[in-house]
Amino acid sequence: MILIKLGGSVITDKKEYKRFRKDVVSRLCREIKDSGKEVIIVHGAGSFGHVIAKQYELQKGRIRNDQTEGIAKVASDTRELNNLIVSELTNAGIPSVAVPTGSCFLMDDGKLLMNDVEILQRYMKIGIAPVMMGDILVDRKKEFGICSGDEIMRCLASVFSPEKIIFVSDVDGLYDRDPKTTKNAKLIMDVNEDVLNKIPDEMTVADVTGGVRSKMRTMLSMCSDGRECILVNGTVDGRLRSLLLGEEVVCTKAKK
Ligand code: IP8
Repeated sequence: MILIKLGGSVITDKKEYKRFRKDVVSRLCREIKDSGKEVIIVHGAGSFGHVIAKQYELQKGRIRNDQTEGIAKVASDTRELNNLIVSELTNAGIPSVAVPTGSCFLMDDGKLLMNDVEILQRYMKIGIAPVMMGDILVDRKKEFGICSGDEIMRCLASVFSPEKIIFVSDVDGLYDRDPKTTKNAKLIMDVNEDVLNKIPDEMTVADVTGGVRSKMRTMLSMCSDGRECILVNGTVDGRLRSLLLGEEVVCTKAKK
């Protein structure tokens, strides 16, 4: 089984509230289908989650009264995105079902706790790809919190031991400097702790859950037993398909 995260930057236009990138998502779903691999899909929230979450500071847990309406808005918007993704997967010929993140996880003081993954296992047994997403969750101490899709990936990787873990984004991989603002930024093909520590601090992001560097940290924590954890650009036609088929592509591989 291959664990795939479709990042918010590739499935939505992050600059515009609730702008779904239908063409890109539908192509990526076809590429997954073409590979013939068994997958679990996790997706990010992009502009369906981060804009409102930031506005109401939901990542901080309960700090003011009007946050309750923010929770409802984010929950509704992310479910809308979730439905769009499941539709595209189904249209591509991948039978899939949305599994609400809150049915398997809850939070405790910002830490993600895995409740029960039996639902996921049972769907996979009958040939259905479960689809989860970064979401707003209840938190035992902070009342609520934002759970990133990356954290879900980390938890699922520890339970399911996937053969490969893939993060699909809108960049070719990790750069030594921000490629969006620096001309001569160099792509780093292989990343370990030492390499990561030399990269300048968090690059500018509009996310409440961090950017490429924190993603790489999560990725590194997931590559035990020689497992590959890869960041790949999903805006380039065919790259995800090639990667799934085991071909060499432009990407960044996290290695312990
Ligand atoms: O896009 C964040 O998930 P991510 C979830 O995977 C929300 O970081 C609701 C902002």
